[in-house]
Amino acid sequence: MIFPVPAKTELSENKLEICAVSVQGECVPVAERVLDSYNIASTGSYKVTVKIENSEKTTCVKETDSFSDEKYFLEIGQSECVVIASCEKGVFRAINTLSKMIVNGELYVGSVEDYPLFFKRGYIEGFYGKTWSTEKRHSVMRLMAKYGMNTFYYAPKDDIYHREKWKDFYPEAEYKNLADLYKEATDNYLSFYWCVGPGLSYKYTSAEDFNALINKIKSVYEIGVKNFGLLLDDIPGEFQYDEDAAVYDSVVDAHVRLVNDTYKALKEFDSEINLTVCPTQYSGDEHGEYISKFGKGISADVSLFWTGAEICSRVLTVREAKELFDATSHKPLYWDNYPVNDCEMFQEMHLGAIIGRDKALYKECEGLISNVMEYAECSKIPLMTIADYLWNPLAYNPQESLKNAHKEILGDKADLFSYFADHLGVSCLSKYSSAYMSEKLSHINFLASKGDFEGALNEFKEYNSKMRSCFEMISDETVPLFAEMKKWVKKFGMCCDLLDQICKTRENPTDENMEYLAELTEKYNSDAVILTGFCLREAAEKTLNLY
Ligand code: LTM
Repeated sequence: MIFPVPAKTELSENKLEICAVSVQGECVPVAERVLDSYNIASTGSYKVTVKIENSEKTTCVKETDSFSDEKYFLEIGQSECVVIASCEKGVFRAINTLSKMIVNGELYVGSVEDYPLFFKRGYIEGFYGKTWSTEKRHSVMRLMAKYGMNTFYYAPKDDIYHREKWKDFYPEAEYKNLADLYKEATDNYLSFYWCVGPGLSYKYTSAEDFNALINKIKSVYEIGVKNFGLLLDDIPGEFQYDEDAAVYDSVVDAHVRLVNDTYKALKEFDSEINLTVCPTQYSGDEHGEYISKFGKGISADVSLFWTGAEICSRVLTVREAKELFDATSHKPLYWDNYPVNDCEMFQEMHLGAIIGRDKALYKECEGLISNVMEYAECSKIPLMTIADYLWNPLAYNPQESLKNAHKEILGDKADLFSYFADHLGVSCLSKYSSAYMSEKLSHINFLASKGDFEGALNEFKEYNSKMRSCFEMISDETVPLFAEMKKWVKKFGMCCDLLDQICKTRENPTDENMEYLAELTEKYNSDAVILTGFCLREAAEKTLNLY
């Protein structure tokens, strides 16, 4: 199966065994660069002919009643594949799909017609905590582009030049990093949005502050950036200066003026500039006084971030999106606070697939931008599922998508890794995790309850030995993904010890074993890191109560 799942495929059973191709026609360098990233040589006899055709057929997406420059066609023949798209970006998407078919051994004679359903699909570095390194930023960008995302927002709360020192220009080294990041985004067909959050100290009546804001944005514009974000989240909801209170009736009036003045100044400067804003009320009641006045007051062309009914929303629904539009005259651009795990969520690790977002949401919103965790390698896993959902929500299957993400990131370690990942599903999306462990333990209990103690113990030991092997694998801190998960790995080790001891105690219920089990249970429960909770505690307690 190819991820994201293409919109329409008609493939025969005639499988092609190909490991090298030769590209001809248009956009050859783009196609060869993509093929190279999959280690597919461009020196083979199988021809890939790229054609650029800008027509209704190559751009129109009926489901969204709009045009897309990311649509493409693959006509896969016995000795040649013809790729048709309207521009380079479409070719980039097409060759990614073709490459996945080749490396997965899933290239069949037939045809593919593909296009995305959500318009803006991306992620925001918008969390509180240690900012990502340049290297990690580039690596996540490349992966997300490979999976069809098209947008990146730069807004790390702990980049001081984004918030606290919003007036100050970036020092040389940071400026260069930003320029490199912009280039990486552009090379990967991601729209790059640089965001500024001046609200901690901004004086709404100060011409000096306004000029400082425009000059700061212009300093980033010099890099080539034309997309900006003005973020007014997590700032005082009341005026900080008497002069502001004297001029404006309310904070929202000041915010509307700030947004419109900024947008006007930027558009006068360069009409191609785009602006996204995050209001101070960015979740909850769509008809709230602030958000309806804000939305109705700002220019219709400015994109509006919205996190849903909650800051970290369990569900995002078509109904709520429509209500936001009614109240604000803006389709929401979702700032989806998943997988972010900052602030009070810091003991959770969010590795599960995205769920709870309506399949038809793409019709009622401008897009969805996922806020990531400070752990870049870990973020890749849920982000890949988000990319799959956003490209083709109608075909999205969370389990399949997650399985593919594990495979992409962990290769042949994926199966063993799933013993650990099983426990990292607690988040705003779900309060439950450890589905596989629960199933195992209840089956073991079932065997024991019908008198098959030997069978129960054997299954238990087998499961524990897989868990232990997994623990040994993820204890290797030279693997960047595992190094980021240190505190969860440590707790997983406690989980393995506890399971072993439950097993030993069932086999040999001596006082000594019982005491040690109680001790390990206490140790496990008193560690605040969130790993599996309920079923493990229950299993330990059940064992202690058995005797
Ligand atoms: O969600 C928004 C708009 N702002 C902040 C984020 O920066 C933060 O990462 C998340 C999650 O804690 N919550 C916020 O309020």
